[in-house]
Amino acid sequence: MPRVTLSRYLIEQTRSHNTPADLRFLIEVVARACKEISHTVSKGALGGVLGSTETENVQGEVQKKLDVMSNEILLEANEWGGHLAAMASEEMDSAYQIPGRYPKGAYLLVFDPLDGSSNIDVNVSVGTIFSVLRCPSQHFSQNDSLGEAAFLQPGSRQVAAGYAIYGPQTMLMLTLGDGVKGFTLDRELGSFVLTHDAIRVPETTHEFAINMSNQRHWQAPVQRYVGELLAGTEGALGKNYNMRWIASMVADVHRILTRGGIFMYPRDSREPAKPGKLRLMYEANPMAFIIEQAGGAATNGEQRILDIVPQSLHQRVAVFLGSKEEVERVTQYHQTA
Ligand code: AHM
Ligand code: MG
Repeated sequence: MPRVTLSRYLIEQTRSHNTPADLRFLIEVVARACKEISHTVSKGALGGVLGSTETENVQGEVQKKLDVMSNEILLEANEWGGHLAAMASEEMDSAYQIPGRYPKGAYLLVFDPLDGSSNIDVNVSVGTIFSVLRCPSQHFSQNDSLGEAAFLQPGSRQVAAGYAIYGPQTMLMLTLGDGVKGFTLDRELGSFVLTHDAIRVPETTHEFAINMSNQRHWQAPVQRYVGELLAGTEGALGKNYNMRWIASMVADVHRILTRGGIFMYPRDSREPAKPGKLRLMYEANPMAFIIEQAGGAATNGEQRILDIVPQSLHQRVAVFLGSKEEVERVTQYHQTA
C-alpha cells in the first residue's frame, strides 16, 4: 500500500469530489502552520516558550506565550496565499484583515491557535482547532476591511474543519464534509500521512468527560444525567461508567473519536449570561462538524450545535458531544425538563 500523504489525499479529493484548488491550498497551509506549532510546542523549556505573557485576550484570560506564538504562526502562514478574505481567532478581539499588499480569496478561517492552554506548562496534550467558512459575497470586498458579520454563519455552513493534536504523536484530524480522516505527522518525512481512515464514533459508550468540580453549579438536566452515570449498575442506566477529563478539548475529543464517549461542558448557574465556557465558532462548531461526520452527535442541550446562528465572534455555548446514544439522552433530559 503506498503511503497517502495529506497532499495526495487532498488532490484525490479534488478529482473525486471537486474540492476546489484554493480550499486544498488553504488546508495545506494550515497543516504546515500546525507542523510549525508542533515543533515550537515540543521545545518546551529548552526553547523558552513556556509561561505566560503580560497580556490578556478578549475574554479576559491570561495569554500563554505559546497562545500568542501559535496565533502569529497561523496568521503569517495564511495571510499571503490569496485564499482568505479574513481570519478570526480566540486570541484577537476582532477580525484579522488580510494586508493590502496581498489579494483576498473566497474563504474565512477561524481558529483556536492553542487549545488547552492550562496544560502547556505541565506537558500534557494541547492542540489547534480550525473551521473554514465561505465569505458571503455581500460581505466580500477586495479593498474594504471585513467586519464580524461575515463570520456569523451557522456551523452547518462550514466547508472544512479540523484539529491538530500535539501529544505523544502529532496528528491532524480533518473533515471536508465527507467523513473524517486522521493523519499522523511523520517527522522524518516532514509530512502528515493518512493513518486513520473512515473514523467512526461508537454509538454506545461506558465513558464520560466533564469537569466534576463544577457539579454544584449545573442545572437539573445535567445533574440528573451525570447522577445516573455515577450510579452505575445500581442506577437507571444499569451499567458502570468510567470518567476521563484532560482539560484539553482536543485531547478529550480525540479520545472520543478513537474509542467513543461523551464530552460535556454545560452552562453554569454562576454566570447565566454565559451559556458555557467553550466558544461556538472556533471550538464547538469545528468539533461538532467532525463528530457528526464520524457518526456522533453534538448539541447544546436544546438543539444541534451546527444549527445555532452565532450572534458574535466570541460567543460561548454549552457543549454535549460524542456517542449518539448518550448525547441524545442528555439532550432529551434538557428538552423534557
Ligand atoms: P482554552 O481555549 O483557553 O484553552 O480553554 C478551553 C479549554 C478546553 O480545551 C477544555 O475542554 C476546557 O477549557 C477545560 O476547562 P476547565 O479548566 O474548566 O477544566
Ligand atoms: Mg480553546
